[in-house]
Formats: sequence, structure tokens, C-alpha cells
Amino acid sequence: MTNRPADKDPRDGKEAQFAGMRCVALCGGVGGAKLAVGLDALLVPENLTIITNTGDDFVHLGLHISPDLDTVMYSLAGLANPDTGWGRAGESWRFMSALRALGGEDWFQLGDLDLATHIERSRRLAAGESLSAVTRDLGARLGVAPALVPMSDAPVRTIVDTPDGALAFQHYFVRDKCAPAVTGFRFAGAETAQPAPGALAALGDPALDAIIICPSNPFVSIDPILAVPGMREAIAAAPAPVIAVSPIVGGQAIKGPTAKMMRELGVPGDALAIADHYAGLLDGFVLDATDQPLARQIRDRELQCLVSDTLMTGYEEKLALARAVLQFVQQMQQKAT
Ligand code: FO1
Repeated sequence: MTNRPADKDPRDGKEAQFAGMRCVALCGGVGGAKLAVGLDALLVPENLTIITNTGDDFVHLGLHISPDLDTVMYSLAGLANPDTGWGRAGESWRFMSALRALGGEDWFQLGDLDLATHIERSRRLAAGESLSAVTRDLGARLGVAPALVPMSDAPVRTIVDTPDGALAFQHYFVRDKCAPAVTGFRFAGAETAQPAPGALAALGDPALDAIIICPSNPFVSIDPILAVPGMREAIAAAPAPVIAVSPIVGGQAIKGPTAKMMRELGVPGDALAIADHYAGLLDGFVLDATDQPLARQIRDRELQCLVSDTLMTGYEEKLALARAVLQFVQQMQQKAT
């Protein structure tokens, strides 16, 4: 028995309570993509813009690879590999095994289905199309309805500084398995980049109800987006409330190296430090139920605080968190009137 949400509006298959709401989500990889799936289920497509990190992008084997764009695209298309959080479900690895047999680089796994995305994106970028245009069209072909927008069409590459020197992001994250201690991050190219078409318009939309910072790694998934000139200003200037969902639960990252990075940067490894990381931008913050004891300290920071289950193991949890966040927005709007 699926617990169908109440008040389903038969007209567009969305719950009537949220159908008119308009949001922009800032998103990185796995955690962000999960909340994006929940928001996509509740909002009509033209009311959801997902601005996604491209700091993880790199050229590998001659192919332009955009991991976070692909994680969000595959997740919204229902094609994401549920085990890894990246690449496609039902993947096969014949290309990789053939490449390995030829002595090719095999530290970055490219599945046979996933490879099609990289080859087609690379072909179209080489033909002069923008990353935005290619992202929009590939997404449409896979059935993605909301606007999937890269943070910039210009290359912005996350560089991880370590005691032994600088590392390109994928070398740090995949080749070296996040083992090196981080001392800082840089976003090469950010100074000359500009937000992708549509990003500023979406953030500046007077009808916007909320800007949602998804539960992604603040350092390497959200900060690259904020580093694009004009982005932070547009978010700060937006009349809509800005809400962040903590990617840290009980002092642990739900997935990935966030907690390890916080330790290495000498930042307290709790949800409060995430709220402080976005200081000046936020109106609301979502804590996991585990961190309910921190709610008072969040409110002491002049932030509205929602305590909710933020672990999104299955579809229902993604839907439930998205519903809780949108209801939180509605409560904030009622308070503001
Ligand atoms: N992450 C890994 O840990 N190992 C991989 O072999 C790997 C391959 C890969 C291929 C395509 C793609 O879009 C993502 C891939 N990722 C892999 C994830 C990637 O490193 C992302 O940047 C992280 O998920 C951080 O968002």
C-alpha cells in the first residue's frame, strides 16, 4: 500500500499544497540530488530551478565529465545508480575492462551507459554549444523536467590544497580516495566566470518562494557555486528566504568527506558549524532529529530552525524531507506577513 500524499491535485499530479510554490535549489552531488528528487516530486517543473556545482568537472580520457550535473540529471530521471550515488543504474563495465587491458587509466570508473553521456556532451561542447544548453537538452531527452542549470558555463575547477601540494578535485576525491589532509580549497577560473544563463533570473524572480541549499558538502559542492561572481550577491538580495539543510547529522557526514574536511580545517564537526559556514546568507536551517539539542543554538543565531528526518534512504524519505522543507517555507512566510 503506497501511502499516497494527501490533497493530491488530480490536474497536474502534484500535491495542491505546494503546486504553486517556486524554488531555486543549490545542489552538489549525492545528498543534494536526493532532495532535488523530493522537490521535483512536489513542485511543478517550471517552478523548480536546480543550480548545480561544476567544480568537480574535469577532462578525462579526452572527455569533459560533469559529475554533479550527471548525478542530479540521473537522479531526476530515475536512472541513478542507488549504490554508488554516481553513474547509472544497471551499468556494465565492458569499456573499462577493455581500457584496462590496453593499459588505459582506470582509477575513474566510466560505465558503458554513463560513457554515452560523456561522449555526447563532449561532442556538443566541442561543436561550440554551452554547458547550459547541452545540460538542458540531455536532461530533456532523459525526461528531466525542472531546469537543471550549471553554476556557470565557464570552467571553474575545485583545487584541493594539502600539505603536499595542490590536487585537482577528482585526483583528491577518487584517485586518492579523500585520504590527503585538506588545508583549503580554491576555485580556479571563478574570478572570470559568470553565472550560467537563467541562474540570476531564477534567483531574482520576485515570485520566488525559497532558495534551498541542499545537504551537500559546503566546501566542495556549495562554495564553488557561491564563488561565481554575482551568485552570493543574488542570493543575499533575493526577497525569498534562504534555507540550508544540514549535511552533517550527529557530527557525521551522511556521505563523503565533509566531516573529515571539517576536522582537518579545524572547524567543529557539527551542524552549527554548517550554519556558521553560510553565515549572512541564511534565514532558516534544517537540523536532523538527532541534532534536536542544537536547535536552540541555531535559533540564537537569529535563524528559523526546522528539526526533521534528513536521512534520505528511499524515495519516501526524499519526498518527506522536501515536504517538510516546503511547509517550513510556508510557516516562515506566514510569520513574515
Ligand atoms: N566516484 C568514485 O568514488 N569513484 C569513481 O570511479 C567515480 C566515477 C565517476 C564517473 C562518473 C561520474 O559522473 C562520477 C563518478 N564518481 C566516482 C563520483 C565523482 O567523483 C563525483 O565528483 C563525487 O561524487 C563528488 O560529487
